[in-house]
Amino acid sequence: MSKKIEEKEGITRRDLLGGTASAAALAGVGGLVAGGTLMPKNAMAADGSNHANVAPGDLDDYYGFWSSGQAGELRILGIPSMRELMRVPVFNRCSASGWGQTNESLKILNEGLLPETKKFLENRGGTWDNGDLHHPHMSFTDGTYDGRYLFMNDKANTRVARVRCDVMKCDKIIEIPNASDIHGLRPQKYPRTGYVFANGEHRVPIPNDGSILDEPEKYHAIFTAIDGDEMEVKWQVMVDGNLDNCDADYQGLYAFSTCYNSEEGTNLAEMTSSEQDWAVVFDIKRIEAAVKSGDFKTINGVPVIDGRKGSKYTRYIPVSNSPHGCNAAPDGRHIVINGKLSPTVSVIDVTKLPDLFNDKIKPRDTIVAEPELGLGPLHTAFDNKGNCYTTLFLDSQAVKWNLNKAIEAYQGKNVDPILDKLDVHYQPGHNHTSMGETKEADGKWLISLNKFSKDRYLNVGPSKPENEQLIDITGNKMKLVHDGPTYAEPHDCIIVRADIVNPRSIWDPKDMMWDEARQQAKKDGFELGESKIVRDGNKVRIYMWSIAPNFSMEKFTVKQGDEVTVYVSNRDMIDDLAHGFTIANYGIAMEIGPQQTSSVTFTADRPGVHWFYCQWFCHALHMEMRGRMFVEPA
Ligand code: RUQ
Ligand code: CUA
Repeated sequence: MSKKIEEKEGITRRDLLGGTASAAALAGVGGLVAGGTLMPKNAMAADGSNHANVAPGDLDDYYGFWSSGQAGELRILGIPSMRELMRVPVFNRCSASGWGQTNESLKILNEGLLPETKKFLENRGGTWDNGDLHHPHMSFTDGTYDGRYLFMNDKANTRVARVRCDVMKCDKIIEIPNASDIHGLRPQKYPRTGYVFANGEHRVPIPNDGSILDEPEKYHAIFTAIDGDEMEVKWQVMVDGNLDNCDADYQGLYAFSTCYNSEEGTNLAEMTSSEQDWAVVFDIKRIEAAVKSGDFKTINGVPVIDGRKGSKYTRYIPVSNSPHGCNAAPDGRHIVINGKLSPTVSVIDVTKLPDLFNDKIKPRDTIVAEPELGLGPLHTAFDNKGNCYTTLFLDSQAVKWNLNKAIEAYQGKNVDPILDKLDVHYQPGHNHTSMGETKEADGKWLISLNKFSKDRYLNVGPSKPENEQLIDITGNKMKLVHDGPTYAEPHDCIIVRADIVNPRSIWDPKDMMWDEARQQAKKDGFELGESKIVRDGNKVRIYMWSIAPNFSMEKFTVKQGDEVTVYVSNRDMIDDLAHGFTIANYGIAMEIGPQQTSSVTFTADRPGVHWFYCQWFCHALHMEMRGRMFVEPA
């Protein structure tokens, strides 16, 4: 509804702040909409190669969705410019937006936690404020991105989160029971997401209540399938070894995980002692049938299927020591398992899996190529011409190789699958190609996410940024075109064509994100968005609105010890016109986007005069957008 109003009124913040840029901006937007699918205009250099130069005011061809590792947030970049466009708080505490403090964010952060975790957090501030976000991936329909959601893991506190792509805010977080430390995460590609698959990396006792301690043989690793629409765990599979990265096929039949530490050791020497680990294949149809027929144990409310060796629900394909990345090729047929401690990658042909599950062939018979690429292969990305791009951590290189040639070489033909190698700076972990994990891989761009920048930038002290490099892959040779420093840590990313992602410019005032505020206002006898003070015992509810440069209340009075909730509804309808609400010396700050309502609850235990002010620059009189909270001494 509000989007309509915005269209009708035709007013943008660029118009409001005055002029010169607006004509160019509208032309840019028009180009996007009229074309239906976006013309990659930045990829039209005269010599036919890509270039990364996006002029001021021009828009990028792709969205990059970036993890931030131990910083716990999701980041949005424009590709190919590599400009950072936005940070979306997810597992972290955000001072700017109030994520981790507003009632709306606390509900999302806390409602999906397990009861024992809620109890554990009672005396620790009530919520997690750290996370380790490795793998952001978009929801799929029919093998390609559909622009609905982004899903991501938290390795630190065993959670999976979802971000709504219409507003680019997190709307669901769940803690995964029975597992420990969610690492690999991938959405189902076909027919749609569907399931989100999540690997519990570390093996732990189930239940992990102290009854088993130093008996690692009694620990387990758990693979989880989450319903991405409901954000509920549907089923889990107990496996041998531990779980690292995962992916799904393009048929909706199988999921795959890499396993290092098949030895089930607890220290480095034990974990790397054997020559071979494996990739586990999960037969989704058989597992679903088992859930229906009851062939599982319910643990913490979840059906857990026994998928350890010998089970009919899984197969273990031996690959060389400590495989890491797990990547489905856009040909819909091949899965690349990256060797890490072995210089090889192993390629699984999914058409052989029915025979494997029916015991007609041996696990190794599903391997159709195993090229030796260099030292430390971690992750592989793909173009639209049958080529693969693998990061070599130890060699500090990207290697381009051809899948068909690798298959021919494995069959004994005298061909070299390696087409090109490019130095990157330094020690790459993940890489990613434009649309490369979908059937619409387009072979334009490759990103190498390097763990070390060393000498590439001005020295900023012992803590240095990591380095992400943009590589043009349209030609025969890879061409490095851009270095970009980044703070902890460019763990993983995806590159999504811009026409697939269509966020709103202002919130729908009826959004469910603040439904509790709406229901509370109704109970208090009015509509959310009005300006009222409600006292209810020692609870005080302050409802106010904001229109630049005013709050609807210039002052309000509460008593020392009152539990105060402040609801601010931003009634501005202009895009980009966010307000903030900060109470000085009370540790309170939140963002209120256009047409959004945000609320915060605190105890007014500090008497005196406390200014509240707007901390998001909104107007020439932004500094004057403020008021006073009086706290009467008890
Ligand atoms: S894993 S560097 Cu956490 Cu994504 Cu491979
Ligand atoms: Cu409202 Cu600044």
